[in-house]
Amino acid sequence: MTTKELYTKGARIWVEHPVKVWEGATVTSDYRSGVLIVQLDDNKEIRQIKIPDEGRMPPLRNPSLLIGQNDLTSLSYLHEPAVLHNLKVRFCDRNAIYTYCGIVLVAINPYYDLPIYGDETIMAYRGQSMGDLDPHIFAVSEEAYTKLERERRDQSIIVSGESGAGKTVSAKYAMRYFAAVGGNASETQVERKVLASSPIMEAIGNAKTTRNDNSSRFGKFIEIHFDNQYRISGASMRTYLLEKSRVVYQSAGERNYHIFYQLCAGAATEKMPELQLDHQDTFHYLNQGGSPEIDGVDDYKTFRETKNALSTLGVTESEQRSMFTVLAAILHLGNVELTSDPDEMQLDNQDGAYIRPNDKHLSIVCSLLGVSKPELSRWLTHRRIASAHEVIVSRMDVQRAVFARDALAKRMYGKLFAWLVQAVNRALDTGNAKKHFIGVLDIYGFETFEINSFEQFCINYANEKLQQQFNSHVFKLEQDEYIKEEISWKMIDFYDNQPCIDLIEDRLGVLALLDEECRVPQGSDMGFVSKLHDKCSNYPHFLKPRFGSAAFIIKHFADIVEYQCGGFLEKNRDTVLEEQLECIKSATNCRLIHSMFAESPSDHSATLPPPSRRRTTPSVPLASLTQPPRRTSTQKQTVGAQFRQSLSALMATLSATTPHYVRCIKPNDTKQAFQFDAARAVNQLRACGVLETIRISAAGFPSRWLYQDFFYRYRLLCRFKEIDRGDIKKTCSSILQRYLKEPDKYQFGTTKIFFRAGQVAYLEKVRADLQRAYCVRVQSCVRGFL
Ligand code: AOV
Ligand code: MG
Repeated sequence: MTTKELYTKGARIWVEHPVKVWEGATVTSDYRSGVLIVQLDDNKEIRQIKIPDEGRMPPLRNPSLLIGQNDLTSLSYLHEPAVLHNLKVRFCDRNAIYTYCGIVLVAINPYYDLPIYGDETIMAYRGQSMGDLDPHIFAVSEEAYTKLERERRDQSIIVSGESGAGKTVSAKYAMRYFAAVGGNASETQVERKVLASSPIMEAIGNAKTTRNDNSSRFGKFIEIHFDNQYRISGASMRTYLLEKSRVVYQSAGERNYHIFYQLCAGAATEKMPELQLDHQDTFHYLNQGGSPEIDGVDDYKTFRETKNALSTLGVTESEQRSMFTVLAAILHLGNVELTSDPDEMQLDNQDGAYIRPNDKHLSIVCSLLGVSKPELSRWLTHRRIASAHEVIVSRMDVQRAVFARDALAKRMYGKLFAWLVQAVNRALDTGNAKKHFIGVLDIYGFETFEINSFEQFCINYANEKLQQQFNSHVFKLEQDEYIKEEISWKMIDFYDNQPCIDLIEDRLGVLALLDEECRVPQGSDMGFVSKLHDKCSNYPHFLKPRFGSAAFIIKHFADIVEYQCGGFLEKNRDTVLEEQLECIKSATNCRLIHSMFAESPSDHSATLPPPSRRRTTPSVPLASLTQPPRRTSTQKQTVGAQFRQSLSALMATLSATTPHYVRCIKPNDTKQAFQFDAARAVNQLRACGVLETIRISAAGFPSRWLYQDFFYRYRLLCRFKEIDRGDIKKTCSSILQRYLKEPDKYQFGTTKIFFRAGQVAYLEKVRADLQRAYCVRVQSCVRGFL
């Protein structure tokens, strides 16, 4: 088919639109070189489109037969406007939030409670094949469960999407499905425990952000274990990179982790006077976002739910009390006032941070945990500097003292979080041998903000790795199908993002240079970024920003992202003053503290980097000064290195499973039910690899028809004498030889015919034309007869 044949009068195409992204239009006169005249569907405007290059004609629309398909890959024209239109029709006109795109389930957040998740729906999907019923998260879960049985191979469900797109909700429905179909109703009630882990993890790891009232601030991979009878026998969970900065700081409109607000509400209602908690607004660590409430959420009610879930998982009442003690201690620590006001302190030394002797919150922290007040007070205001020959203790300036205190609070929260994950894991480990598992990964999707920092860098790095695993899997599946059907095809190039991963992981890549800068004594964020500019400019995925030198740019698969280097070193080091840590670890009133800090493979205790300004004022020498300088643990693994390791372990786990992908799409930013913002959706389809899947499909043979099905649909295109019911394959071949002149456009497999993109749409057009002509003939015959 030539361009002239395709773009004739009446051809239906897509033209770009500033808001709708793509708009339907119809060609009004046959294409002549360089110009196409079209009429827009919407306002009937006639438009002239200049075509400088025939290789870039506007995309053609699919025949209406194919609109609203359950599976995007069954579209004949596989391109962005077709995908977008199909999703929109399903979502807006039919309230269908799920659509397949080959092996991917696309899930669009409806922001509306649909009655499609009840037990009766679970039972309806049980035992069905994926194509038999409407696309659904339960269908994907069922597919994973049956494959586990059939193939005896571990499975995984990988959920991704941007903040608020519905990942956590999808992951919970998948888990609920497994609990329902694999529950063993035994004494251990492990499926109940698996479900109870969600409210606990959400209490300690989720928070209100501007994008999502219940945003997960960590990634998690839950393995649900099955025994020989494919009944749930236990479970385990791994978590990734909790956002600790939220513990001490929240942006406008955001909150700290839910558990703090739950605890304040709980303490007000239940008898917990020892925690000395007041209204949440009185705590610096809770009130910075100025948004203490969440619509429709009762913090006291959720506090009760969290407590019940903890009890279900066997966290005892006394352990829960200890948890609350640590949380309260963190809140009070945040209210300890570090001041430099010498008048108030009646001191002449103006340099440095002081705590008033009667600071109420410091006393509460010390009595809650059972630590020495003079010690804690000293180490919140002083630091120890060890040189080769001596140890000097000096008073910190206020900024540095606040920074150190916050680092301590973050560390305590991080340790509590890790302890709880361990507690959950202990409860989910029933001691039964795991034979098989289905893993559910609920991980942060690709992110790009106005200002991108270390967190976005790690998140996008994780997505880059997941995308690579996804691409190679999709590509391999395509190939396997071609091999099974014995069709010959040339390997197509698919987008491999290894070069971008190399930029991050190489011996002189971003992570290595960051670690190196963290190790040098005078290392700085600026030093790091200038090293990057020096050493990484040869990488095709690295760019220097045009303005300013405090940033670097990475060309990710989903977008080009500029990262600001500020804070990279500190976040990668994640250090706490060792003296503060020792002080907290000496707690006599709280056994949990000892468990939390017991074995600490990921401890990053170290001295803070030397101050950049102000002279240090040696203060009273302490007894410990006579001891040799204590070894610091700066050499411990950095956050980046740990993250890299845990990601590579995750990739190894995932690649030993059969993966199933769920891509969640956030359709609007105002949380309105069934509102579809095309521009937002397209960006996400790009970022989550759906369009890339389409590209891989489109590069091969995206449409497949069984011989029989093809014959029934297109026998109209066949002369009567060519029909050979004994040899349908031959009959199909006669049709195709007549209409598809280029032999490369299709291939005969053992059971199916494989078509290149656009061929089925063309055959549909021919079929419709023939049908029309036939009708006209019949009508004129009838008229003649009359
Ligand atoms: P996320 O996990 O993808 O964001 P959530 O799963 O928390 O997003 O979903 C955000 C909100 O969207 C939920 O609280 C629900 O109100 C709504 N929602 C999502 N899926 C559905 C659904 N299937 N039906 C009805 N409402 C839904 V983040 O954790 O922020 O990246 O870090
Ligand atoms: Mg989430």
